[in-house]
Amino acid sequence: MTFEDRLKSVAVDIDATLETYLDAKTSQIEDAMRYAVMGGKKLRGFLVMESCALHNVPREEALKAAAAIECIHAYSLVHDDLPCMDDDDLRRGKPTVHKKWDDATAVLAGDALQSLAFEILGLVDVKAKRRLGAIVSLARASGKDGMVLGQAQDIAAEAAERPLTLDEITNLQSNKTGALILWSAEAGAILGGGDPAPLSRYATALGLAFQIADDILDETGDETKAGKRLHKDEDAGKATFVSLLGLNEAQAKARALVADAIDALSLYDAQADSLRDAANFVISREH
Ligand code: GRG
Repeated sequence: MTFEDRLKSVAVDIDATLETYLDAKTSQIEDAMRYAVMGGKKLRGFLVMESCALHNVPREEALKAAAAIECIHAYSLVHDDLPCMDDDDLRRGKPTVHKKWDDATAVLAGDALQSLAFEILGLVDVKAKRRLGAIVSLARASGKDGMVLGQAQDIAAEAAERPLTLDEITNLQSNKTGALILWSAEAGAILGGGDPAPLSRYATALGLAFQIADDILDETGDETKAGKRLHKDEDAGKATFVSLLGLNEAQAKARALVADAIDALSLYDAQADSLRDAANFVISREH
């Protein structure tokens, strides 16, 4: 089975878990939540599943943690697509939530996805201290010191008088996209009571490589395959890894980060091969 096939198969299981929490079909908000969270690559959920497997967290419980991180990720995309943020019409090849419904529905569906994430994580059946550790760390990763901070830094950068430096953009991205990727890779150690250090190093390198790959895709990708509007950063005159480093150096940096991510896994045997494959996937993906 190729890595992409394994990723798709785990995505089906994560979607099935999500469906159990979104099966009432009683409100427009719930329809919009289901629309937003189903589909996508489920890369963060995949990292949770692999990290949990390495730390002997039962699969049923791991699926809940994977569903939780995908709820947070989906909420961030729904809000990011709003006119007051990045203003996008297309996501995963479909109209964005505020285009299919309206702005209020998108705000509320995002809010409710965030709440649902913590509800599902609170139901993970592991030792209470570990469950609490996962809840607190996800709140931190997604909030004012993590993803929300990164989004605010991104918005501030648009109005700034000069483009960001490489250090500033690295810091912004480590918050905006890196924090959720880091949590995903650490989740198994948190829930299983293991040492998160090797996976933290893996995920820090992976998160940055993911973002550089996203910038490269924005510059060179195909909108039909990406399922979203491309060339936005360039059109907005925003600094990206590609604008700061040039395409070749950005590609070389992403490759070096992937090598570092894989090196961070040297402690683990073949059980971590899927994480090694995930690292290679983030810089070869077309969507
Ligand atoms: C609104 C609080 C708030 C935060 C938004 C992550 C984010 C912060 C905005 C997304 C902007 C963006 C497109 C960033 C590039 C990296 C990224 C997160 C891409 C989308 O993630 P994928 O490729 O998407 O994993 P799928 O569709 O596969 O889930």
